[in-house]
Amino acid sequence: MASNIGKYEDARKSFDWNIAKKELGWKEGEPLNIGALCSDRICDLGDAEKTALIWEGFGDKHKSYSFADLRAYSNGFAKLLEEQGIKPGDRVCIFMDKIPSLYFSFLGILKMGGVAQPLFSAFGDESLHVRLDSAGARAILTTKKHVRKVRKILADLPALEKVIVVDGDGSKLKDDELFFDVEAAPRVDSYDCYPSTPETPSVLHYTSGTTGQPKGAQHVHSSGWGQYLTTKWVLDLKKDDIYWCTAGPGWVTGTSYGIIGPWSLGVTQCVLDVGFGAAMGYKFIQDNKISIWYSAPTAIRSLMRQGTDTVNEFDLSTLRHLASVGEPLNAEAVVWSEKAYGLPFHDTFWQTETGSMMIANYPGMTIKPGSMGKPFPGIEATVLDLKTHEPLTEPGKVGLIAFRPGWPSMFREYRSKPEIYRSKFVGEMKDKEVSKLHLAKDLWYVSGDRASIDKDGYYWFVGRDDDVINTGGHLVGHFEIESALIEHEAVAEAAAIGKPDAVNMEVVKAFVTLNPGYEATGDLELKIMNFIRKRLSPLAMPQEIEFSEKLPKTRSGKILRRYLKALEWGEDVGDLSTLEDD
Ligand code: 6R9
Repeated sequence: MASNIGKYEDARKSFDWNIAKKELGWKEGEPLNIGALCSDRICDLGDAEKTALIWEGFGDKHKSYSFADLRAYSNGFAKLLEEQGIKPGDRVCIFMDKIPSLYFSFLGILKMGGVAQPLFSAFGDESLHVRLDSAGARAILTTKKHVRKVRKILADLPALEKVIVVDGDGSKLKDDELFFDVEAAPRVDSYDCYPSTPETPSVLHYTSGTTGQPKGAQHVHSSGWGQYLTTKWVLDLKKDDIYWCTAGPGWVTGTSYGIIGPWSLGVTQCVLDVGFGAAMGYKFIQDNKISIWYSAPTAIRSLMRQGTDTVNEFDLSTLRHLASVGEPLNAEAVVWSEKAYGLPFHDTFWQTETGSMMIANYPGMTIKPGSMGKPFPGIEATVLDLKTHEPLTEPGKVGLIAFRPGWPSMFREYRSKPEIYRSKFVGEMKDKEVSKLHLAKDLWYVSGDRASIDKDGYYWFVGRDDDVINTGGHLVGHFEIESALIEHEAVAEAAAIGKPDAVNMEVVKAFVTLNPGYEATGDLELKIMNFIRKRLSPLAMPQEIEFSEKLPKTRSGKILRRYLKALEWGEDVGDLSTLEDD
């Protein structure tokens, strides 16, 4: 079967983003709405009765929905929000597990012109508060299981006017909370979508940085073009495929490739809303005849640990293409998957900010295990010298991964942080308006990751250029962990780093100094752990707290996390000229 992309070099040579616009039937001056693209358009093309979503949840619950259902239920949410006074441009947060209403409401928010802000349901009230506050969200859609976290922080969120609970029977809600079960409400088969343009804000995703609070990367409706074409060419989705993206929409992978990409192509996708284990995952593939699987290295490494015996207990013969994202995919994992499934995992590299895949291994292209592959056709990529920021021409030299602005799914701002947004670009910045940087063809957008390019043009990941911890594919800033630790009365100072871990690549380790009068005991460690558990998401929880007499600092007083990290990883501690004297 020929792949959608055909020959990579040819696709690159003749590339034009108009391919996506044309295939999606969009003409200059017409509205563009991702909500309509993923449901109404597919129905109009004659696939109203085709299955859009196959869903499995706890308690062996199974449900399936057609594209007509997807249209009606997303319309239901759009209409509700409109009736509740939510206006185009308002941020609406989605805070729930991977239940069907998450997917319906995501498209519904976009249909009425709102900005969808999906957040991990695992977030504690502190993580939730920071992101809702920054987004200035006017409404939150949640479930009876998670609404208590919203209740705790509501008083501190003046912009948040509507709390809507989308499951259960509406009992035990507070007076000012609204109950809305879209499947029980009257079906809304048609709805006039907000006439958004390619530049209308669509999705707001929060991503962690090294300093300050998480940043809100704002996307626009034209991202759909990038997500459509990369899904088609990199994941190779075709009409009859059954697709599974393991990521939840709290992470950009779960929206770009767990909602927009597959549904803009009219492809059936599966969602497994229970924990992840080898046998469970394989059974899910077998039962649903999944053909394309987009996963992450942490999951793949844990599958590797369970071995090929488990693989052989299931019929996985429907699988035909596998891909991975989020962290470096080690060569062993690629080789192992070829042995276990007869198919290699294809690594893909991108970020919340890029909105769609930037560097990837394509169907039909020779994979060099351990490499991230080559830039997507239409993406101009390079590695820049660490100091001069000039593109490196010598193969194998390590530099900063950078992209020429101008691809459709690029983020348009960090919400309320124009200076941080500006700092992501290098080149002649003088006289450039911040609102035009995403179009500036003489600048580079710098990803914050290091890589080298070999003589054949393949990219090899080296590491991040900052202190962000990548634990199991989730980026965690040290700041949020340290802030939570310091709130404990016993803690004087704290530093969080990533330490090596066989499955998650990194796990969080915290170093802590204590206030006078406190003793470094196991009991205190436990107390501090329990204290921060309420404030942090499980993803950001340290696995270990080490008590120290003092923390290494630069002369200017900055904690040298790099030093702690090098010791932990058994690496050279590097230049310590800025280390504070004893
Ligand atoms: C989609 C997503 C982005 C950061 C990125 C890099 C790391 C992603 C990778 C990879 C090595 C890959 N990353 N893909 N590192 N190889 N194939 O993950 O978005 O959560 O914003 O993370 O993840 O460090 O800069 P996001």
